[in-house]
Amino acid sequence: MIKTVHAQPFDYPFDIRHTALLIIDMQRDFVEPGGFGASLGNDVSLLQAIVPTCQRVLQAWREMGGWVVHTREAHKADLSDCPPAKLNRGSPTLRIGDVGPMGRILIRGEPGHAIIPELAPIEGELVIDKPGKGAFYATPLREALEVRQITHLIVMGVTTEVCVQTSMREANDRGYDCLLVEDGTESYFPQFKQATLEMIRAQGAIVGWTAPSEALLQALAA
Ligand code: C5J
Repeated sequence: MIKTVHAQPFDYPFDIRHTALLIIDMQRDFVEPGGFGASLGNDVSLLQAIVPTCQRVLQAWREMGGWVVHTREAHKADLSDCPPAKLNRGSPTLRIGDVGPMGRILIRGEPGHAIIPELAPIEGELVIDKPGKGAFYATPLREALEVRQITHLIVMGVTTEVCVQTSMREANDRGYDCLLVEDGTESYFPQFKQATLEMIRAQGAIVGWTAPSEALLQALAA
């Protein structure tokens, strides 16, 4: 059945059977103190504010029988998938692979790698581990979407201008129609979030659509 979200820059119709809810990197390393985000000097409380909204959308999506894909950004324990350019950049308090309060920073299997409990995946949902910012780079995501005949992605998660926007651009180039939930995404830099929302929907949805969670929930309930 086709549902329509009143979105910007124009309505976004989707068929839930061919749409995945894609939740980007809602993991402890970005959202909780002591992780990768905090090691870069960021205020993680900004990101925590969207958790209740993400929970509401996730619950409604699951109740409709919709499929969910979660991503996590992290590296192998031996860092063989972490290019030196990423490892050595900047002057963080802790580098990728260093031991912090939630285990080794941005390493698969460490406590900081886990998706926050409020949004924890359940049986049947896909979890994609990605070494980069984009959800398609060096991951099996494309194949998994093709097997399920997914054509549309409804996106939430963090951070808006980094992993969320990169993933949406990758998806857009691969032919997916993407909608970003405006209050289901956040940045450590509020002005970057705002700019990203505008960039995505500019020029006739050049990257995709944006809409508040309420508009999506109304569409699901209609
Ligand atoms: C960042 C992400 N910001 N998940 N990762 O490094 O956006």
